[in-house]
Amino acid sequence: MSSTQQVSLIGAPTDVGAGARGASMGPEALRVAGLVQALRNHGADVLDRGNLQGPANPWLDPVEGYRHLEEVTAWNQAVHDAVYGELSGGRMPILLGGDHCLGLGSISAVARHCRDTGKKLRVLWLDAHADFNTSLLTPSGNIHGMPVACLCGYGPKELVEIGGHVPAIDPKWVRQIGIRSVDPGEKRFVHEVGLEVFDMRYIDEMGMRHTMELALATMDANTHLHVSFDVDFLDPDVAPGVGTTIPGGPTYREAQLCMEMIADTGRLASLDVMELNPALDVRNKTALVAVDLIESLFGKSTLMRK
Ligand code: Z70
Ligand code: MN
Ligand code: MN
Ligand code: MN
Repeated sequence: MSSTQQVSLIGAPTDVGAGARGASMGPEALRVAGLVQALRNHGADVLDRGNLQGPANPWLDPVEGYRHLEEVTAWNQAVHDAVYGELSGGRMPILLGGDHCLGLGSISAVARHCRDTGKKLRVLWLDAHADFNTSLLTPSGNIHGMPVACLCGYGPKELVEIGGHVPAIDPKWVRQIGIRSVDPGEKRFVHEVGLEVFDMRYIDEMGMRHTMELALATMDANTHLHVSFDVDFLDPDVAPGVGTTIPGGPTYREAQLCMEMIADTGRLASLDVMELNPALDVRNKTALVAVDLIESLFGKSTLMRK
């Protein structure tokens, strides 16, 4: 645990899964906000692998409940291969999105690595949205609203098979935090599969500390912890630079505590930073907040702690 963290940044500059353009500029905005230096300040050995490549966004209407399925598949395949490669080499991948449809490629690779190495997987999904739609439930056809369902085996063959094992994950491995915008059919389906959701009402009533204690409980030395951080998790006052701002999210302080409690486990082994949309941001403020929170994930804390 005290050995140097070997981190690889992987940029995935696309918005093919989103309903607004601009998340394709996320990776560069995070770099401009100082992500590499921030990680180095916390002792990580950082390699920036640059950006993946994939098809352009054709900006077409959905077909049979999916917008851009072919392009989403190509990008997720590239993300899967890159993330899997870094994990196989003993490094911690940080995926810089890009829209959240790419959580599918990232987490299917993480799940594959856990199968290879006999690890248990815990996924923390920090998001305003449950991202648990299917083609029949979705109001939009945007695949960034579907990655958790696809990971659990509910989705088109080309997406659910990307990690080579169907389903890639069991819903029991997932904890969702910060949820406050779920579509009606999606909500029924979340309940049907028994996803563990700590929504904003829960956080308001019980507090972030208790929420995170539960979300991080029952991990052990053999657990690989993956954090999929959709920046729209944060309250729009703190983080306006996202495609869909949903009011009533965690404050800066609540988000810091969330990240610090994850850091304290010492189990973080892979990370996605998704949905940052510089076209909608204000002087890169949201990217700077994201970098600040990532520093906390890597152990930045107050003077009172070591
Ligand atoms: C809605 C849908 C969504 C952002 C995910 C929204 C999905 N549930 N939006 N992330 N920014 O269209 O499926
Ligand atoms: Mn490993
Ligand atoms: Mn999301
Ligand atoms: Mn979201």
